[in-house]
Amino acid sequence: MSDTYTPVPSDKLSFGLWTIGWRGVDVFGGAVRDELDPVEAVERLSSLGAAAITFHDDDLVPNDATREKVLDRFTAALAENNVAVEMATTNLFSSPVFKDGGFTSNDREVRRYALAKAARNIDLGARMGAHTYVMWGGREGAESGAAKDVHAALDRMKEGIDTLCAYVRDQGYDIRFALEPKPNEPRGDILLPTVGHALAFINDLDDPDRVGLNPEVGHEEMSGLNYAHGIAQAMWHGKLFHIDLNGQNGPRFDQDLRFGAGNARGAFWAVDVLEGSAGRAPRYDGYVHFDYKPPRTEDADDVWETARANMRNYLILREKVRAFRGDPEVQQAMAESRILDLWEPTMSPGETLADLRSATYDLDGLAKRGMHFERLDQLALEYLYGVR
Ligand SMILES: [Mn+2]
Repeated sequence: MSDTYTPVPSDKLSFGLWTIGWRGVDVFGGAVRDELDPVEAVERLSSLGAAAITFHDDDLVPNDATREKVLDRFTAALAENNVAVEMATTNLFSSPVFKDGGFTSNDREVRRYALAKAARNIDLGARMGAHTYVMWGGREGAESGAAKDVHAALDRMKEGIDTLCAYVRDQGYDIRFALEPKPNEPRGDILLPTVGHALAFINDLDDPDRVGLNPEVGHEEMSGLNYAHGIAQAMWHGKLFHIDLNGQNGPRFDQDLRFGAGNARGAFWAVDVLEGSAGRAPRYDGYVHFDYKPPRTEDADDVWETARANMRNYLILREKVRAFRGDPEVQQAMAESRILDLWEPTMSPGETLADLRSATYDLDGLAKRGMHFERLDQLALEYLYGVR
């Protein structure tokens, strides 16, 4: 099946090795699929049109004597299939030692090991050509109020990230860090739970320019937040270093559905933001990374259907968003809704607050003036629903 929704490498689509490789282990049941060979992952993704792959250290390399052999085989597959490694990340959540987190475990010895493990995999990420290093602190949190001194935990989080920033700088690696917020799961409450918390935290780091965000659709929607608004604000701060696209149905457990499933309307507006919305805001030009889980109901072949579907849904929505924004009727409706007027500064050059205070306002006239947003939004929905 090759059509206009079949990706090409210049679309810069990317998958985590742990997504297509997820064996379906969850809280209530064990594996339903066999282990996926990382070389097969590279070959299959390449044949589907993806440009890149990403990994946690533990997804790819066993911590034993076979490490270099595994890496040689993987590196050869990347070259043969023209697949890049655009991002890498550390697993600081699966091992039992990380039961209370990595960088913020109350156990100092665990914190020291976590930093060492991260540094080792940053070396590997740099060697594989990754320019983004994601930090998802899945176990950095608590189940109870008594368990964690949040002030101290944030000090240790800052110490960890500052230390790794300095390391990357000293090594001369072309790597930036991207923090991935999540409100809960696996911990009851996770530190840096939303885009907003993480943006504020970055300001207090030693090297804030090297640290940005990797917001995930599902993680924001678990908090009832608007993902499109979250990534738009991250872009406004110059902090959208990476994205994790997937699907979610509102506040509940982390569903990791394929992108475009779950909240389809939210997906439309997320792609609209990535594409620069009404035309004045910047476009996102990084990799479009999918972080989803093929449901446990799916067999080994179905997994590749879900991988393909993530990419198709992104390309379908991108086409719809571009058609919506390019439609003269939409542009007329945008003008009537004064969408681009919001770019105009509220005060003219040379004006002061005194000028605004001495001006007269036709409040009755202003109160009667409608914004016409429903008509504009209906045009968007009609694109989404496929009737325009
Ligand atoms: Mn998730």
